[in-house]
Amino acid sequence: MTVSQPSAVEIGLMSGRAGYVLRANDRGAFTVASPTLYPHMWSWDAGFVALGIATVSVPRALAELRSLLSGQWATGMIPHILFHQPSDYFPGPDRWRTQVAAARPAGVLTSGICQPPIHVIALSRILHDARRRGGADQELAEDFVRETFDQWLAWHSYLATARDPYSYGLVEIHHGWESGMDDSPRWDAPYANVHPQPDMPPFVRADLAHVTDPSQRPTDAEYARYLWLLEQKVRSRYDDAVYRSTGDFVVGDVLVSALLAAASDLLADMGEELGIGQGAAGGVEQSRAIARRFRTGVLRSVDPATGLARDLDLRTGGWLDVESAAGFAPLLCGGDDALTRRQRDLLLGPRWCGHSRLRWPVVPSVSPASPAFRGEKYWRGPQWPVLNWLMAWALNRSGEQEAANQLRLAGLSQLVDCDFAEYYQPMTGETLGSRDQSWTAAIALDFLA
Ligand code: 2M8
Repeated sequence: MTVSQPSAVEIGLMSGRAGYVLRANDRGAFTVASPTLYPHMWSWDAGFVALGIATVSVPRALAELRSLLSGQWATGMIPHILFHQPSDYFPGPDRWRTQVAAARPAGVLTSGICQPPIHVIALSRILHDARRRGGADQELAEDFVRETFDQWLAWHSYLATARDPYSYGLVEIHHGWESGMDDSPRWDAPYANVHPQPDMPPFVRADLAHVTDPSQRPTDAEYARYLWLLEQKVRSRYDDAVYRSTGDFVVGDVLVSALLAAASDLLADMGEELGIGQGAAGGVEQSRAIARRFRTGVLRSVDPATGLARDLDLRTGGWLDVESAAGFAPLLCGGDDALTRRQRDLLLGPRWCGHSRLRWPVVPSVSPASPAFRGEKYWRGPQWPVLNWLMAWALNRSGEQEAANQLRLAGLSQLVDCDFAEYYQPMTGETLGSRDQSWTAAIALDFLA
């Protein structure tokens, strides 16, 4: 299916409305992920939000990243939620009880787990934009990189050490929420071994009050497992080694690993360009080493039969064979040109974006040809505009401009209604989940820039 460029009027409306959404979701020092369902700052959302804002204001984009860094833990971890303000979001700070953790930051309440390391990818894009503009924007962005380089390095080093203690080259996640793809069928097998115990405090969900159709969200049984893992993190006092030996869910995540590899290379590039972190033991060399290790880990996970990367259940030692978009992790980190071409063809082919029943040829979260596919259900099949953006970014970086542009145009056509939904039904194009989702508006701005 070929998709044409939206008209000039559609483009004008879309960029105006996307800017409006981001302004409306701006709370001064940070941007909420969405107005009602997610009234806080989420880690990987903030990365996408920053790169979208940068198309309008580099200083405000950098402020977003600075605000995120204010929540960094002493371990280097960037937490998945920063609770800058009170709200009815559940689980909130009372449930996370991060006061049990010595490494928590002062001055801001946070959750106690993390999310995919998209931030340096966003920062490098912001720097690139700022340099194109020159003047004060360039100076600000370069100063920001100099000032925060060590914090990004600490974040990546945390993932490379505390979350890969045996140097497998796969980042270990302790909760499905850490993948960003909460209820993905990627996690069905490991979650089958998560057993909430009767001593878990009772809970009442708040998310269902903010969506039109609760069946588009995870089930109560899934939420009980999410809350049980949270409880296990609290009981381990957020010590990763303690959790590893006591927690129910420990999985090597290929997508997080590929993003870590890609982001580490970009951090090293920025260090070299600005003369930061030089020398044999400097940040640049450390970043290159992280990139090499995780790229190797991702490539090793590829199933030769399908050409897709696989997560590894570190509790059972078994590969997780699910046709989810995370299987395209090697596109993000590169390292094998033949595999990149194979994955490009697979992604644009009939099991994925070229599937005959898709409304738009946009990356679905799960292959519509897979038995696990569910068109309305959260991360079990719907199209997530940010995921499509990531794949377009990866293709572009691999020199696959034509394929990247196909995803960009398809992604823009999907957003022409200006709802900026959280996710979309792939066959009907129906908008699902939250409306006015910040990261959706942000990637629209980036695609239009
Ligand atoms: C969703 O996750 C949160 C928990 O972190 C939730 O369902 O309450 C996911 O889509 C996640 O990837 C995203 O960062 C977050 C905010 O948009 O919402």
